[in-house]
Amino acid sequence: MERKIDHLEDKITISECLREWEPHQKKGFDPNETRMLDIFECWTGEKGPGIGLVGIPFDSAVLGRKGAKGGPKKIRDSIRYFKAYDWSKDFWFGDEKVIDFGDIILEADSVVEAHDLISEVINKIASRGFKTIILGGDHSISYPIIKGLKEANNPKKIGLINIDAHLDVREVIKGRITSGTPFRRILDNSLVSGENFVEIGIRNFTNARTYRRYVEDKNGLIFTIEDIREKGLASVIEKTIQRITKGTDLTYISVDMDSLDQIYAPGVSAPTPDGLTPNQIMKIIQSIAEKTNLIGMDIVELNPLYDTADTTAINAANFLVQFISSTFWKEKNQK
Ligand SMILES: [Mn+2]
Repeated sequence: MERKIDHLEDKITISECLREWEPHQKKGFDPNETRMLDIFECWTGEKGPGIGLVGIPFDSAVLGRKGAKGGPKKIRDSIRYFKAYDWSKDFWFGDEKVIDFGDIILEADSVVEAHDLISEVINKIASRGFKTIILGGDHSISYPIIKGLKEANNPKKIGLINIDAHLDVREVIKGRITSGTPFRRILDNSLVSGENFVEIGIRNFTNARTYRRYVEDKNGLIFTIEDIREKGLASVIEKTIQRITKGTDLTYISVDMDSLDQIYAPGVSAPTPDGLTPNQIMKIIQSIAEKTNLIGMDIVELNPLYDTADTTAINAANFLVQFISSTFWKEKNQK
């Protein structure tokens, strides 16, 4: 089954809605538990507010090992391991719904054209009032995602966190837009102010001095893996929240799976040792969702071709579940 969004029909096909391809569509055998899978519903024209899920199986701009276009399907597959119950808060959210917009099948001749289509789709979903989880795909998609969100929410300002081993602020050289360029394009096009931009998890020996200086000159805030060890995660989160909420209305998180230590994430485009633990990323997502106006998150650079026992994919799904749980929890508890 294929569905279409508004008048983008000729360019974009939305398909692969989770509940359609999920081989275990029927309810679980145990009526005492609610599986995460059971709270997803295929989009049939609903308006928000709510949480939306969309996949972007696009890896034409990847700098590392190709294969990230297989990310959305593998993350969806891995949702099966989770329940709609947050033990830490004794919070059951099995009566909530997440609207699945499916995967965007792009028919584009160039990266630029593909990015324009991604922006349009994200704009449409956000304009309908959905907070959005985007499954990549290579990291280049964060630029058109932020562009679409900015257009949908103008003139509101967005604070942005990139959880990543790499800065991803490369120069676009000879017109080549890559998975290493998204945040430079976001900052240079003033979609986000450098003051409201934070990078967490940056590694030693994996970045260029020129790009460090670029972020520093833009007044961006960088926390390396060593900074987290020295300062502690709670302090890093506190300083991050100060930055991304300073003069802004909305916040957004980009999660590059290579921010995780290689041991938790063998299946990425650019494997990198000495990284974050899954728990540290969960804590960041939880805090930002609870304490700021978080409108979206992307999970990018999962490359299933190199994954071992779906380790990376299941970690990615765990991040998705944390976003959903914390977002619903905040809605229930903020008033
Ligand atoms: Mn990246």
